[in-house]
Amino acid sequence: MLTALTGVFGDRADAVTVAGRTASYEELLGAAGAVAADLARVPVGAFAVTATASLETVAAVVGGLIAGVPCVPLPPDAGPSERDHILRDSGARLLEVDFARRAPAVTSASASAAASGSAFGSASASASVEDPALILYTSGTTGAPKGVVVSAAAITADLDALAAAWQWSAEDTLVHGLPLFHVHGLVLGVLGALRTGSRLVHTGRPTPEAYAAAAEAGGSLYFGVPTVWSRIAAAPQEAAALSRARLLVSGSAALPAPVFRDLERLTGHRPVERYGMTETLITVSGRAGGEVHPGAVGTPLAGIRTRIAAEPGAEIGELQLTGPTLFSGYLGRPEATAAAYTEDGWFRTGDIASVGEDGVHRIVGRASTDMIKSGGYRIGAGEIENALLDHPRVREAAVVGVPDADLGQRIVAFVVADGVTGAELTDFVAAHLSVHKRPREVRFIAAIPRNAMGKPQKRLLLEGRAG
Ligand code: MLC
Ligand code: AMP
Repeated sequence: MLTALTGVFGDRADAVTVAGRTASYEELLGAAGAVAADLARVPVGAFAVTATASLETVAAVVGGLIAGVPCVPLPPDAGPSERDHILRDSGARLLEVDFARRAPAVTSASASAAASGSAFGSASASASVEDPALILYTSGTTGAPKGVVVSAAAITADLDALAAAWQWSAEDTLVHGLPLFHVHGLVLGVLGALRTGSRLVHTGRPTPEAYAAAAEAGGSLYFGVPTVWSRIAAAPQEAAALSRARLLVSGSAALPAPVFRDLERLTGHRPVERYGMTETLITVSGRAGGEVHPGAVGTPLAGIRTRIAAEPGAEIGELQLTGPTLFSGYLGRPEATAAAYTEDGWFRTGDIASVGEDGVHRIVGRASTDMIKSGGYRIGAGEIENALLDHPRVREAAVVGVPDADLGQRIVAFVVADGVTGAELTDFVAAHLSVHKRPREVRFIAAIPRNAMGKPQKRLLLEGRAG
């Protein structure tokens, strides 16, 4: 998978920069080799790393691929409940990485010869469903996050399809500042660079200033979630610096049409949108050099088939898909894995979409109000509700996502409680789960409206029809 580390593109002193620190491929391989040696010394089924935006996280993930041991990237801001759940559920051993510690035996020359396969070899030669590379924790509509097992084969298939769609090559310098514990920042944003041989500049945080500064340094390919792009579009000077780029790519949530147009006006680029999920990786995208339109996420990538499960006569319905980029299952949850597929074996995305006559896909919404996308993060309402109910003063809780100009959706918690403030409840969630899962607003009400089955009627809450 990690073609760049076999030396075919040569080495360069500035191959990988993360949050201001730079390493060559040789240095990265040395640090990753030390991680792989650690994993070989005490065999484990999976290992976890606190996935800060750092060279250590990159070395850990590469080390896991060399050793053939799946990596569980932990959100660095995860509170004790979320951290304990992930470590317990995955059985992963938490590993500390010291980037200065190198295994001299692993060099780019020996890597291609010695590597057992999945890290460096081609997908077909080595990786299989039994060969997990990453276990990514992500929210469902209810309960605690599930571990999504992603194979090396799925990752290589996806990266190669994306490289073709975006004309992504070793000539590029990839720039982004996204978190390294999700598909966008980690799979595309790190492993994508190490497969295509493009130089990587991770800016630490995805701020307009940092993206503009990287443009001065030769950035050509830019990744961002819509919140990042809308903040750049609101900073005309920084946006103008991106006119030197080759391609701007948006994903993880819908890019609002006004942001698309502002970016085009300020940078001269029409941003390419792509659509994906943790369970499927990226499956549908616009093409570099192709026609792109606001609100459209493009056409299926090579190897992906899609269909719309619509009621007779309707043009929109659930997007379902099959292809080589799909996950291997939810860790330890065969029922949940089975429930994610239709009887005839298509993955149910839970997203509502339409497909035009030209094959261009548009995502028009989600089937469930319990899945919230805020700042590009996927957040299950049930997980936040459970965290709120753990507070001794909270008797009832219902969480919804409401439209937000900056975040796409913002988390709003309706609670029945007394003797506690909204700020205290926000801090309580931020401390127990992750900071990005905190409600941005807490509204106190007398009772949660429920239907005859006792299920919260969230539409009434969203429409402001609850007292
Ligand atoms: C505020 N803070 C608090 C707090 N309130 N901390 C603790 N308790 C509280 N009550 C602090 C935070 O710690 C942080 O500090 C600061 O406030 C800002 O936090 P924020 O407001 O949450 O960040 P924000 O600027 O809103 O983040 C926007 C964002 C972020 C776009 C940078 O949402 C982001 O990185 N999104 C990317 C998500 C992503 O990668 N998704 C991909 C999923 S994969 P400090 O010190 O840290 O500043 C996927 C597949 C696909 O979807 O298709 O790609
Ligand atoms: P996650 O598992 O965090 O990757 O979240 C996946 C979800 O993000 C999908 O099911 C969609 O709801 C949403 N998503 C990703 N990309 C897009 C996009 N380009 N447009 C609209 N929604 C998107």
